[in-house]
Amino acid sequence: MNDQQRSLLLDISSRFSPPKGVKLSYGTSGYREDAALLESTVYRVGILAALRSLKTRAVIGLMITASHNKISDNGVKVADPSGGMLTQDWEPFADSLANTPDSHSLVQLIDAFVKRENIPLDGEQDAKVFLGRDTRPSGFSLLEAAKQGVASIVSAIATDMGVVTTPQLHWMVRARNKGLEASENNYYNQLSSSFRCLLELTPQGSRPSGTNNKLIVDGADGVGGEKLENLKGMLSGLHIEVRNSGDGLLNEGVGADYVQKEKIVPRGFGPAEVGVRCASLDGDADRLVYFLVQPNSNKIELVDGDKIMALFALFIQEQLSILNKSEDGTVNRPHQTRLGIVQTAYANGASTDYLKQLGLQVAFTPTGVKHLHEKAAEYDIGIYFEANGHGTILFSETYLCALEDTNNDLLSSSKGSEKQKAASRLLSVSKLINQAVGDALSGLLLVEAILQHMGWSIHRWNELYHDLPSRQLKVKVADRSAVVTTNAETVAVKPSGIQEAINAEIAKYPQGRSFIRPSGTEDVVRVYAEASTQEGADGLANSVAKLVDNFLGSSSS
Ligand code: G16
Repeated sequence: MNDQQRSLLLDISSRFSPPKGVKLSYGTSGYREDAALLESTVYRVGILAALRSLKTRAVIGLMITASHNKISDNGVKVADPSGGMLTQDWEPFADSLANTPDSHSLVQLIDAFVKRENIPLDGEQDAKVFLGRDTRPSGFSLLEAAKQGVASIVSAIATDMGVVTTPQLHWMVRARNKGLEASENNYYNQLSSSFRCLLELTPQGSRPSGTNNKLIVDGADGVGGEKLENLKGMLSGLHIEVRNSGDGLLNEGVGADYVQKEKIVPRGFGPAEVGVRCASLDGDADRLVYFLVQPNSNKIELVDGDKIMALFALFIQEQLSILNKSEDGTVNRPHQTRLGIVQTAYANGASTDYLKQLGLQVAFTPTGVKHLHEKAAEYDIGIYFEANGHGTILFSETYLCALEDTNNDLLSSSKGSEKQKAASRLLSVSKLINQAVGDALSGLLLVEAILQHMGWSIHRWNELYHDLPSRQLKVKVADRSAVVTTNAETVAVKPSGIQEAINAEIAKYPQGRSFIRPSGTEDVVRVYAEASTQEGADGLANSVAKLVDNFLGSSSS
């Protein structure tokens, strides 16, 4: 680092002091905190994003959002050149950067890291960072901090993409790095045109149509509702009504996290929606769940991320089996294509059994799309979903090239054949689904296209398998980092003795299963339990929550 670079960094960073007594760590989804504590962190993540851009010689994304958290929180995360999450190799540097106490130690830290990583700071190339934010009021001042962070690195350029969904920003980063136009319009065009292609390929008359084309969407009073309003005008064959698109309080009694965890009707929905297909987005529109309002009750029937995954898996498997059918039409070889499924410990046991019955390979990772995405990228086609509705489908570049070639061959030899249509459908899915990260808007259009393809109602879809009753709780403790887990979060290795105590509780319940993990986005320990009855799942979750409390002690706050 030369003198000019050093004095620029010292000068700007001296205006952003980290909050005293707060230790930040780059969690499941970047940094999340009370927004008032985040200015210096966002500033420093701006620096990190610029350095990452220089290192990779590509555009990097910086998104200011706290997704499903309450409105007073905010957060920041980084998108790598592929549009996926920041490489985990850089997370320790992110943590040191966020927690270093003053400007002098900050400069030393950056200097050492730049040397170690061979980051070209000679000014010959520009760093390029796309900035995005959700609708939180604190986003505007945090955006300024991010701009200052980028500006602290000589020859770094920040481009403000405005208020966008998290997946839109990830998509734009990926698009730009592939040499495509990284605009919101291009995003809408790609989604709407691939959706249209899929609808055009819907089998005619061969299947009973139980699909009603009306869908009501809860926008969580976040950015997703507004964006869906823009997108829906470009769609035909689907009637979408958006509720909670920004007039009410963000994530308060609305949104995918609330609907999935509480299983209660979100604000703005009621008896008039009984029997209607409904969906819910989260605050930054990277999660999607479907639901049905129950008659005479405030309860919903949840159709969660696991069921979305089951629908996607079934559809992809069907297309592969058509495409890979041998010439004499007798032998199905669907396993010519490596199709893999990735879940977390939150996946309902019934969903895993169902996927295995389909003959699919199911792998497990810890919570957080950064883990699932990495695993899914090992397959030709990898489908990953968290039960909370965060997930997508990845197609490897090699597989996509082969698929394009196959489709071109079929177009010249047997255009309109079943095989050619199957190839076209898979190509359309690869364009519709956001391959950078889970995206509620693209996921929603794929669900809708598949329901029309199958001729299914939401009821028929929901009947694919029956969830085991489950319950999720959160426990506020003095220090959540005291919980350390292993084995894709299914075993707690710390505090010592807690896993044995949990096992003893599990043994009391038929089909009992339970685990604990520290949240990466809220200051709580999460408890998950499932059992053969709802009473059992509730009882197990409550006893495990008590154990957490006994072993870790309640927080005073
Ligand atoms: C983020 C991640 C998700 C993850 C969730 C877990 O969601 O993107 O992959 O499932 O955190 O949160 P926790 O660690 O608190 O259980 P989001 O939608 O809040 O960005």
